[in-house]
Amino acid sequence: MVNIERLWDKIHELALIGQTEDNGVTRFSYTKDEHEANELVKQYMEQAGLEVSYDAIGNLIGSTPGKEDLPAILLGSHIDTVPNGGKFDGSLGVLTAIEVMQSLQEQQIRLKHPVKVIAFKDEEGARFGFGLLGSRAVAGRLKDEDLDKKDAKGISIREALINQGYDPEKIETAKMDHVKAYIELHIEQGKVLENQEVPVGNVTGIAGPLWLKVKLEGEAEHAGATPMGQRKDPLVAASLVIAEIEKLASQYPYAVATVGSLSLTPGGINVIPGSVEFTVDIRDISEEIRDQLEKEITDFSIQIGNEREIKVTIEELQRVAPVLCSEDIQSLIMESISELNIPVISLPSGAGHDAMQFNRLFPVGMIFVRSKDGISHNPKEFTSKEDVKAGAETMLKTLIKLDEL
Ligand code: HGY
Ligand code: MN
Ligand code: MN
Repeated sequence: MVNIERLWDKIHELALIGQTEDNGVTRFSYTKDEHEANELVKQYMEQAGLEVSYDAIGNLIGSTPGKEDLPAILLGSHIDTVPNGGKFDGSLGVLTAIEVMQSLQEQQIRLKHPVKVIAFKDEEGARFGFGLLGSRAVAGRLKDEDLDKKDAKGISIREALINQGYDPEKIETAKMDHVKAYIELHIEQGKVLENQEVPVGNVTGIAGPLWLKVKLEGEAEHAGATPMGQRKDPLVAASLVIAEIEKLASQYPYAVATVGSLSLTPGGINVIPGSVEFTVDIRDISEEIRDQLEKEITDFSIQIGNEREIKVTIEELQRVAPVLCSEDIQSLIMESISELNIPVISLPSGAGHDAMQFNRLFPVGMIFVRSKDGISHNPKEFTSKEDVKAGAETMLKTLIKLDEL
């Protein structure tokens, strides 16, 4: 059994760090707020009897030895957020893993396998436009040139690391070998569990995000003196592309494509924009369909640029392969859910998660917990105490079963 009151209090205590005026949370990586959040989670891990340290990229890791010298079981998620995000995205997974370990300690249950609980650095990529930083490092997939990605103020990941006392030369030491499996609990961020009226579900696979930055350069000119037929207006061109993106994505059953951020210069009320930049987030469980949609979007962008004498450049920010969850771990999760007398629902994840980085390295499994109205990446993100409890009990059962596997 887990202590749901303790877990519920921690969710709300952590959410106070980086709290926004409409009761959301903004916690970008390598900032004061995120460091403060990590230090609070470090205390939680210590209270759960874990030995806690930061690795070379700033992942916070709480470890406990196993009864035998076996590969470790990893549990975790992230505590960084999107701008003005919710209280549960990522944090619920980290805090639930800590609660499970604290409950095992209190019940004097020692597992055969060592367990590491990890709060992964910069899963969202909200600050640098390049996510899954901590899990890439643990997977040994973070390249030195990745650290050159910059935030809106021109600060690179490398500089942010150094400013917080880390040594970028050492990021390879974050790689973890000798791992048995990884299990992540996360809010669903969609409506499937709510529509099926169940609190938890088993995840079958994770859609892989592809992020592009599209830049359109025209000519900044006088809004009053420039006839309509003589303009090179990149904002009008961008609006045609953005409308087409929606049309192209809608032709596939599961694909999604989102323009989440857009900026233009110079931004004067009486000035035809000179340049426009926007991002596109393209996803599908099928890598082939996702990449086909990418091609259609880039071809259309270039065609519009040619027709309107607008220079179009497209930069890839990140490309993560979709991942299938381990059949064995899925079975353990489904068994655990049915032991709680909850109907077993399996579903794919449209959202990306740290688990994706461990694809082809060791088996991964994910437990989803219901999101009220399917809302996430929004201060209104909510999961009930009962559902949090069901998720934690599912994780506890799954971990004990995995330890026996
Ligand atoms: O973008 C995502 O899917 C996740 O929230 N980082
Ligand atoms: Mn998220
Ligand atoms: Mn998340």
